[in-house]
Amino acid sequence: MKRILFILIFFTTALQAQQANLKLWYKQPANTTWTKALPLGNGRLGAMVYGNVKTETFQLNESSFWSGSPSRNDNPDAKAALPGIRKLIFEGKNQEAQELAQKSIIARKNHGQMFLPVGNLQLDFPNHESYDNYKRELDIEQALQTTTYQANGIKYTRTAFISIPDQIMVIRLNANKPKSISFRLSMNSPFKTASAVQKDELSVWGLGKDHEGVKGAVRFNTIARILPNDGQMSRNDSSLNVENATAITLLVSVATNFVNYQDISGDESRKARSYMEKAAKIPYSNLFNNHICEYQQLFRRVTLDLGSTEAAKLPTDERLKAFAQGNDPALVSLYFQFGRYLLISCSQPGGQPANLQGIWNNQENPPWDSKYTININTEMNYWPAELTNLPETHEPLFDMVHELSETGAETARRMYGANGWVAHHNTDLWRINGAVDGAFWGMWPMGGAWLSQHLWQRYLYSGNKVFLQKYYPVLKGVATFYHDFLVTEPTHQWLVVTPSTSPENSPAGRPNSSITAGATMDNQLVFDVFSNLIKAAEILKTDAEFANQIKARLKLIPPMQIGQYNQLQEWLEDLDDPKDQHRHISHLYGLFPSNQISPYQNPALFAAARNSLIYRGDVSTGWSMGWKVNWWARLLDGNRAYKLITDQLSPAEAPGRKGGGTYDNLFDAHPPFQIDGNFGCTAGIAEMLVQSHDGAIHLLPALPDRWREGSVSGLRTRGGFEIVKMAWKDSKITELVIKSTIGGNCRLRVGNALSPDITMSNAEGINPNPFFQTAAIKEPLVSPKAKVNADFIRQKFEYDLPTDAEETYVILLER
Ligand code: FUC
Repeated sequence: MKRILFILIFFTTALQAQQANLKLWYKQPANTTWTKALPLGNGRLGAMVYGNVKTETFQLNESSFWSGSPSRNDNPDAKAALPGIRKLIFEGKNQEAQELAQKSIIARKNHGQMFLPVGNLQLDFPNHESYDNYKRELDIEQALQTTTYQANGIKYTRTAFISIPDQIMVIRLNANKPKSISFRLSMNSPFKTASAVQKDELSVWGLGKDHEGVKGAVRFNTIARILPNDGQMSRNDSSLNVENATAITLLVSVATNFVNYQDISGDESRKARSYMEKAAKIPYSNLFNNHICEYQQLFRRVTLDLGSTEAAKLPTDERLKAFAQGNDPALVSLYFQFGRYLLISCSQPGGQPANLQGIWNNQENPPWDSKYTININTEMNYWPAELTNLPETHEPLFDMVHELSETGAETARRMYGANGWVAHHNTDLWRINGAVDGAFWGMWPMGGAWLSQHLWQRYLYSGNKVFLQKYYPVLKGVATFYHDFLVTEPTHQWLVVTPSTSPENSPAGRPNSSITAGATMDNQLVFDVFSNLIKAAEILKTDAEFANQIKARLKLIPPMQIGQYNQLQEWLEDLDDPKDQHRHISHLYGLFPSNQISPYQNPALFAAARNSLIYRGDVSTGWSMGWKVNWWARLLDGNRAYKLITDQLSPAEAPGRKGGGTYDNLFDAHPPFQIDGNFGCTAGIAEMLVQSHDGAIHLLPALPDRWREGSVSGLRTRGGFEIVKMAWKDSKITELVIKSTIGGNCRLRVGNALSPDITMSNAEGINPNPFFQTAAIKEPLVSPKAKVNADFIRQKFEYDLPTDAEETYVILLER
């Protein structure tokens, strides 16, 4: 067995191949269009940089600046109404059930609070009306925004970054002639309550607004300071002026009084000041080094090279317009890495999870409040976290799930008389758990079921039992809720979630009522909740009795069903409409992100899921297309997944465009902007290259014809493996190096026979590695009208390699 410890050479060559491509750049400023501005962030502080020459704008966000204050929104009438609603559903009176749920379950007033902007910082440059040689860029390898241009014969350069270690935004202005920088600095905010100007500093204080009966009580303080320079500084009531400086460093600090979802007793001024005073003592070059070390330590773990063409030399907006012509594979790798850049920039340990817009919002009334929609969008944000080797970014989500388990215990008890904890389809900074928006959308008591999957997945990727132990009470709380909440439906005597919905969709013949019993997604979610609990209790050697109760209930969950159109049924009854093109395809949760539908374990379900996806069509909202990339990857169809990437990488603002796409700054368009589609597609690209949910590590499971040659490094799999390097030519793997972090059998599934350099055997039987063992799925029920087709290609080559923890294995090396 040939082993190596660390192969630096692989990292450097892959990086060199890629470096030139890791920039978004443009020949013109963003002007007034926010979705052309470029995002910076450190998880807490966010900025959109417009790159405008005469008046530059940095639109600022802080992740805890929201409307409202600590609040709840349970509807106490729910408990009394619940039996009546269930009865109506089982009598087929879904519309009446929905009306009753609307009155008694949906929150009375507070439908969740809003994520708010803190304001804008502006730099006005006199006499910079006319300029040439303009360029602005976002270098995602350095998390650095740069604008360059020439005005009055002088070359000006502005750079900006937001530092994770120093918690500050740093703006640097340079010119190629001494003493030629003059500008006015000002700040504004829609929520301003006070401001102050000192000799080198501007401060603004603000207060978040009241919303839906909840008093606004989050306060922020923004401080902008110009560091000592050789120019003349002056000030007036609202701005600072600098004349004839050679170079400028400007620091921006923002903080709020938010401590946690139940405590806003912090001191925003003290916090903002302390970040500022610490950073002001650090020389610019050290600030930059601190920033880049921490950022690259995360970003550089993964490289992706899908080839590059002449198209990669064009500005990003032009590449986007031309992408469908099919000659720019490097735009896919840029978009993939941009997704990782965004996740690092909007989700850091100790902070808030990425909301609907990450941390970037300029609107006082953002779409869907820019909060957390947990019936798909928030979960999608975190699909790339483990797979693309950014597990730290996942932590804010775990914290949120833990907090929801605290607030949701009261919701479960008050609204449903159940133990455990529950969340519906939205939450916010205050961790509300009530049902919102309207029964058609909000009557979905499954938010906790889905979110808690992330805890289990973290365990599968890391094998970390300390983590599992820490979050076991949260997993148990979810299982307890469904233990108490499930009821027996009258037709088959299955245990089902009632009332619920298949998110935001309604079956054929009931266009106005979504309320139902036992929607397929609910059954799949409960299956996962129960299966995870059983396994977790076993691993931690605890709760045997409770686990037995759960095992008994698991047996009574409905099986999946194949309906009259050979589709996977979305509802308990065969009510799917093959013409339905709804953006949510919730019953395919079982295919991705879950792993209940496998070509190996249950080919008939696999074929039915594929049919359902075909019926729904391709172009849809941004996040829906992002999900479809993952589904087609799981369906092992790389070309169709690539087609969806092409749909997603279409200019959102092209005339006549229906559905979502991508804005010039590569933000995903629902439309409007929602960050979920960025993250969904990023995960999907990785799923096309590596999967690990179905008994083995499947390499190149869905490689499209267009990516016949390429390489990737750093993707992680379940069972604690890392693909240190994988290269392929003519769609066949030519190099393969895998690191095992926790040991165990490494089963590889590949499309071509490998002649490994080390001893690997042909795989036999079930993978003995427990991280790859999947829960047994029930045989599907098949409609008499359905013709089951289970005809598709399966990979034939499987190998086993026993591994030790912290060892790296060179499996195949191109000679
Ligand atoms: C769900 C989706 C919408 C949108 C919103 C934020 O309600 O159905 O498409 O993404 O969340």
